[in-house]
Amino acid sequence: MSPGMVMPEESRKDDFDSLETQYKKGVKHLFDNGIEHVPRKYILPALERPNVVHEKSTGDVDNANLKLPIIDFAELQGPNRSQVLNSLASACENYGFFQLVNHGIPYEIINNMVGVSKRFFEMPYSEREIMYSRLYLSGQAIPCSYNQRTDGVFCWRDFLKLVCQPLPDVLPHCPSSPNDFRTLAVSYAKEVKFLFLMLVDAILESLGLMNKRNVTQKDDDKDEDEDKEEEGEILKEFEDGSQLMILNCYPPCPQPDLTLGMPPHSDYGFLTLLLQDEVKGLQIQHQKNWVTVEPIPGSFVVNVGDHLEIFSNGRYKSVLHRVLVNSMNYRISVASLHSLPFKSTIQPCPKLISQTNPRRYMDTNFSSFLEFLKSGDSTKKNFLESRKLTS
Ligand SMILES: O=C(O)CCC(=O)C(=O)O
Repeated sequence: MSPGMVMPEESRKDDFDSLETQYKKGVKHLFDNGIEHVPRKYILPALERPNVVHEKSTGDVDNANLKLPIIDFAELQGPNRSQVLNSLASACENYGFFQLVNHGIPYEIINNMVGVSKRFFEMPYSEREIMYSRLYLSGQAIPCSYNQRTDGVFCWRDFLKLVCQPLPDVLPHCPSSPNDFRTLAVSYAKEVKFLFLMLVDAILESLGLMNKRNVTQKDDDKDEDEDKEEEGEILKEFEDGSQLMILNCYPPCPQPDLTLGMPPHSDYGFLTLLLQDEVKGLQIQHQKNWVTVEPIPGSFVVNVGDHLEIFSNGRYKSVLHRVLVNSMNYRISVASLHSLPFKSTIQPCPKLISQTNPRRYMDTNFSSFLEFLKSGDSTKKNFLESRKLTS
């Protein structure tokens, strides 16, 4: 259209409506329809694109494949527990991320979860839409982008968010197609929840909060009993805690340098356990560089969320991460986000506050997070920043 030509109001509106309808169908739909250029709605401002090296970076980001600390879950249960706990503490302090291997969840369950997620996104949009609208009505799903209504730029990602707690209430809303979706997703959700609880136990111990397993002095018995009671209470709260599963599908993108699968963000909860297929894409910010996490088949990438940073009074770090897309391959990931129940207050653990280490965060809860989402920019670590005490 020449600059002098003005589009009639009606057809501009039709154009806008048809674009909105397309975008609502997500990026897989765009890719399936042979899109050759990334639509403007998905193009990031130049400085936010994936290959930009910021002045603050300490090195070349291009091929930096980070070897995340590896935590062997089986070792954590054995005689070397205290050494593994030290490695766990160091990973949570210095990286905010680690890879968990030998976690005990059968390979079949993991493989089935990735497989059924792939099959879900392979269904034509018309079929997925039915599932989305059912879940949407029950408050359990948002189909694509980060937050379609408020985001200036959309992400090259389709996703399905499933609220998993309490499972019996949630089950009826879980997608019924593919027809094995419910069975596979539920058995995966249960396994991951159990693993999360075992990890919380280890994390609390690594923070010096759990039972002193080797204490022998009698005088310590009373303290030990009190500690155990307190630990039991914390763990019980986590047992009843929140669990969200987010199934992500990143289709190939014709111009991957212009967009992102997910923008830089930290996770809201206590811990996230991420399952990814063999396609690279996840990057974490480490020492001011963006570095790619090498997938280890069958393992979990575990990261500290905002709640754990608050709970640990800043000792463990919730770290920014983002997702790159590529022009060749689909990528599937399944993130399981865990925390205390939605109604609980999150605060620095009183035992981790002292005169030399004063409280660094104010109390928070899920509704203040939702309020923040409505009013503010939920990317980066903005929510966590808003909870920091300045003095
Ligand atoms: O897909 C990934 O690798 C990361 C997903 C993620 O960060 C999320 O779902 O919050």
